[in-house]
Amino acid sequence: MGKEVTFIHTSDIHLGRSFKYLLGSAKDAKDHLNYILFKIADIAISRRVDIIFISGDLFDKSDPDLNTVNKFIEFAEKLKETNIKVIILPGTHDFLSDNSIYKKVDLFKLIPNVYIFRDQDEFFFEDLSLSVYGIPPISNKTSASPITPFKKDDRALYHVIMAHGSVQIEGKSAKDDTPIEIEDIKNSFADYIALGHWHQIQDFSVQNVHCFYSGSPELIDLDQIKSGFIIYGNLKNKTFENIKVGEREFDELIIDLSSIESVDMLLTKVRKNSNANLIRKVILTGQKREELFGLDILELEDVAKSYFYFLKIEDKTYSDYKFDYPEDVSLVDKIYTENLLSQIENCKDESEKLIYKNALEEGIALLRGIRKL
Ligand SMILES: [Mn+2]
Repeated sequence: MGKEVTFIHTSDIHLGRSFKYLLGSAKDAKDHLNYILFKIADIAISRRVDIIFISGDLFDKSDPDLNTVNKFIEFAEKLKETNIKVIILPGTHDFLSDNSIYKKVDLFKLIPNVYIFRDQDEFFFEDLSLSVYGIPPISNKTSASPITPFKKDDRALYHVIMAHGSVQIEGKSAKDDTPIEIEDIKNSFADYIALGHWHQIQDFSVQNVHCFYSGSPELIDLDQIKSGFIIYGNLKNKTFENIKVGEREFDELIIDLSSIESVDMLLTKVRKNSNANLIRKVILTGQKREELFGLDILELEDVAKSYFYFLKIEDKTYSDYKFDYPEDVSLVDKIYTENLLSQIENCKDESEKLIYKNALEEGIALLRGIRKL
């Protein structure tokens, strides 16, 4: 008994995000999210799903730019042709503010297959025997539960709750960050709870209540892991599958410079396992050998960055230097070095130290004729 109802659950797409931290790749990253959106549409169409749940932060802000809005409308129109419903819960980034895109009712008239939680907390779809429940956030902070206030609609066979909030884990979640208690998940009448807010895919199912964060379908912030998925579900069979749609990855590499003998060797390490979809953060540590004095981090970044989607190199090399002078050390070298060393000692913080340390190395590199990058 009961018709098969299939869905895709996604959240936190953050369309329109500016990606300022990606500098030169920012525009590309923003466009890439639109591409991911259409990738989701293609999967929905090829799998003939009935409905797509978007559990908050579809947009990066409440009033996204026109181009971003148009992309979404194009997406919804494509799904309209194949009779797929899209249901949106506003999130914390795109909450229901006065200037919210979701309040521009005329804009959504062309796409009647799109349903938005704005002035009601339930949608009943008779054709699917499905009720979907949700409370749209009107600010980005609340202490009220987003999954408990509903009354089960007996007309429907299937019940899905959409919520944008944080499952309460001791020491991890804030109590005013739209709290979702494990106990409330367990006691829910829902067959499926489609969560948003956290950017990694995560399973919080308890007993018969299936409850997942889909996470962002593509990487949004630098240090994200387990992003890049959507969930495909079947409410009749109670089967749920992760589908990878994201293409970007992030990793962090720590390179100890005390064993690096040349710029070429360093470059080889920096580039190890590089690929065009990888966002890599490299942290340089340890005491630099003399061969690398005068090393220009920005220049190194510039040389290596074409092998990555984005590359950031941070200099955290040890600042408390012991210098060996060459046997034939010149008086200028000695005066310069000792002067800078005492300046370093008087620096008030690590970042100031780094500046003087680089000046010291740069100077020594010039004085001793050590080749620069
Ligand atoms: Mn988000």
